[in-house]
Amino acid sequence: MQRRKFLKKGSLLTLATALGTEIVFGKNIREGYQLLGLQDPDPFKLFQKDPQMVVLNDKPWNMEAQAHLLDDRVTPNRFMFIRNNGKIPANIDAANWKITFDGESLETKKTYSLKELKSKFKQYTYQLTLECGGNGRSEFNPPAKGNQWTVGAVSCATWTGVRLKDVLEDAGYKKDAVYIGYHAADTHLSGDPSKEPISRGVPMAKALQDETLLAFKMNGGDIPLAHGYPLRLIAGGWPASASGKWLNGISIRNKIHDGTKMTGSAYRVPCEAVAPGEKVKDEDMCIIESMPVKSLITYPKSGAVLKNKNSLTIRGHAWAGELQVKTMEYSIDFGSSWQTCRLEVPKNRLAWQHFSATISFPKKGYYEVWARATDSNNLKQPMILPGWNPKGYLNNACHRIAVKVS
Ligand SMILES: Nc1nc2c(c(=O)[nH]1)N[C@H]1C(S)=C(S)[C@@H](COP(=O)(O)O)O[C@H]1N2
Ligand SMILES: [Mo]
Repeated sequence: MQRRKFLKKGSLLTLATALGTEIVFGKNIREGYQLLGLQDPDPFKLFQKDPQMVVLNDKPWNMEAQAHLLDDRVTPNRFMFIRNNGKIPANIDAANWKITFDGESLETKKTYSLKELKSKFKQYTYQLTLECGGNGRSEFNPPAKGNQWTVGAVSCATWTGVRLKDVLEDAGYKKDAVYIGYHAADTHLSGDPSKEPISRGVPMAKALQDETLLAFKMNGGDIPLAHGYPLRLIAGGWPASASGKWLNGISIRNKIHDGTKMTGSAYRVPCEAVAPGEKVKDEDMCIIESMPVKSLITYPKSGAVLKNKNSLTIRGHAWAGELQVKTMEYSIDFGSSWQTCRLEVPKNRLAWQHFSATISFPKKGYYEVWARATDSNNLKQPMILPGWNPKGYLNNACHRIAVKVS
């Protein structure tokens, strides 16, 4: 009979950190045991989120921000949306974390410890926009199944790690490589260990970009548990589903990666526009790559009331996937005329850009402020819901807020 193993020191330390105190009889805990204190039903406490965050689902945990919560230039953990497809891994042993590279386009499998990644490769820090492909889904009609995100499934934190390209080169991939696919430690909701909750990836060209990271830090500290501790793939500007959390494997593929949620209709949109409600065959659906141009007014909160003044400085962020945002405009007359906002350059490629504008309202009354970004290819955000698609992806319609001048 095989004796059950006790928890490793590294896992114990991680659990103690998550609990905020020492586990006094920790040496008696067996591997796989789930501590009651970490099954906190209060997700705000558990994930250290602001109470104004909105829970969309608890199995798995999905939580979004509201526009006004995203006002920071660099998104702090407490305002960062959570999108999980499975169960967050239990008992993470960061001290012994490993990542294995395999796949058809690799001569021999290669494993690196997290320690090795940190010591062997140069480290880089970038601020990177991560937006869920389904952000804005709640507006689709006919409705699309899935988390009913409004506007808050986007973040732009600072990520530190090593370049995936440096590690890929070290691992020595073959010339026929076309795609990478990630593997992770989270578990399928069914409990079936042979099923991966999600295993997506990106073409080699994206994998080899300078900003594509194997990240082990977020905003200067450990990556929070819900966001992929202790190692995460980050591919900014693409649907955030390409950025695998709790990363423990990369397959270098000689074909488009065919992991969970890469095939069928997942994270795909009709290659050609379709009428709302139309059925689309899987083979007519194309993989989402760069995310479309979009913006968010983060100050003031919609419903603001100006008392004894008629001037207001609005601010927010705009982003455009792989592209840059070229101009940012606002309208207070329901889109009949547009004024230019001040727009900053991004901190680095694939980071969102801050905008602001000081608006003078002509008289007392009700207004809406509409914001519209234009990308470097001159594509503008649509005023209303863009191309309907069966799974409700890529809603980049203009953000609007209500303002009363009294
Ligand atoms: N291992 C793993 N990685 C994952 C997911 C997941 O469920 N498991 N969800 C993906 C999806 S769909 C999104 S939108 C982002 C969400 O990242 P966040 O929770 O850090 O905001 O993580 C992606 N990476
Ligand atoms: Mo997502």
